Amino acid sequence: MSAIVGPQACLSQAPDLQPFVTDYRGLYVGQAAAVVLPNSTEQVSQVMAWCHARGVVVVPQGGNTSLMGGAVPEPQGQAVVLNLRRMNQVLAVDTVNDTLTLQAGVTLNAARNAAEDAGRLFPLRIGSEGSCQIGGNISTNAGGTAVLRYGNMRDLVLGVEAVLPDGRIYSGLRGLRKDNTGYDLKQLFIGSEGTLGIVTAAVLKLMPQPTASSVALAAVASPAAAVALLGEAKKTAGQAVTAFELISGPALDLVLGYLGNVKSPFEARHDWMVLIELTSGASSESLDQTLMQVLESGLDSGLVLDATLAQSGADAQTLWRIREEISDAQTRTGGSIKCDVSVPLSRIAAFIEEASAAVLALEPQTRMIVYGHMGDGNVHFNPLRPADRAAKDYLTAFYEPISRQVDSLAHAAGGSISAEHGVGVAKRDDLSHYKSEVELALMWQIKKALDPQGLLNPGKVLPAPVAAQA
Ligand code: 2HG
Ligand code: ZN
Repeated sequence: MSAIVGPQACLSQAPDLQPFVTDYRGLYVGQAAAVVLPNSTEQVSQVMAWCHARGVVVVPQGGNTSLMGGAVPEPQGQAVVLNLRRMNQVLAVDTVNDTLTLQAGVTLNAARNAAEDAGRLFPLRIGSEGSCQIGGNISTNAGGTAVLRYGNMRDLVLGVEAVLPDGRIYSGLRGLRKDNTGYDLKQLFIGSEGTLGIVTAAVLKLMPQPTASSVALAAVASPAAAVALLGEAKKTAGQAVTAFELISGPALDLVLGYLGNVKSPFEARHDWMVLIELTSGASSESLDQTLMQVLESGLDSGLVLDATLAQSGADAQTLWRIREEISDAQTRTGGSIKCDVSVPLSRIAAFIEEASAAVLALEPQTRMIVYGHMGDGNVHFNPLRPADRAAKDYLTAFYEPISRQVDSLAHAAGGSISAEHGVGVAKRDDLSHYKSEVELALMWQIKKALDPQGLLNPGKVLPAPVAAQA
């Protein structure tokens, strides 16, 4: 292997392997024989061909920021972790076609900066943008806080280059908005979490840069009031509504406990809040007025209980910081049961009520960390251990029953048990309860067509086949 990538880019000593086999929350720890860091698509192809010829398992890895254990090897085995971080070149910026072509190891931050340098926006926005990589964003079809306006990663990808499990290269680096020449093969590599091929490069869509943004935090009467307010915001501000994020009272309490220097945005404590961001090519003043109009009509109708409009970029940043810290605050606290569900917007308020009641019936002291991308019908419904209960204790008692209840309620409401975080290992076996036989059989047929030996990221996404499908 070191003959392909060079000795410096082939690690095999246990201490060197450690960061690559441990996931970012330290919950999934795997085993690997080596970590390779190729610097070109050709090297990835050669590594894959080498492993294919010898029956060696390969686990592709980007920034290793997954929450689902999808980017680290299984606990036992002799896998090779193939990390793409050295493939970090922006290959082309085309401001006529509005496209950005880059290697998979470019971080999301660097991609956004490259777009900005060209006077454009690459709109994907997620908390881990400093470390996560475009290849990982594609492989997991990342979502985040601007999906409401711009869509998921899948909506932002025009072309993909990927290396197949046998080393062949699928070259689809086309920057076309129209191409109806049969199956759209790139979609196989988007959201399949590195189980069908390794994304090595991509062509992404660029958007016009907004010139103004307006941000507010509104305390709302209930999740139903939040949904109604979103309707009002869309009616008044249309396309400008870029983010609409729900934050529960316990989520704000938790974050403020960690962010010592940030004061609560409201004097009173509220059970529910929404962070609203409008962006557009208009002036900041007129955008602020539009947002004020939404908030004032909400106050008049009783949907909004209180609101604070950011008066400066720094104010806006503080509000966003509160929102973005929720995930890490849970990691630091420990004992969080992560359910990343989506349901149609028309049913999300009822879902939150029913699921909260079900959780509190099991353990009334649970802290209801419920937040996220309300505008997409996607909530991070993350019950957290009571303050005086040990994480291990709480998870042992409640991880299974709570996740099952929450996922079942989301499924019954026509929803998904993994809206944006993917499946990885964490939700793999649950898929057998929520996907139909036909869906599971098709998933396995596709897997077997591309990776008949099962060498690429095994143990991820696909639940073990039942006898009839095996
Ligand atoms: C977010 O929206 C991320 O902050 C992480 O998707 C969510 O930690 C989580 O559950
Ligand atoms: Zn999220």
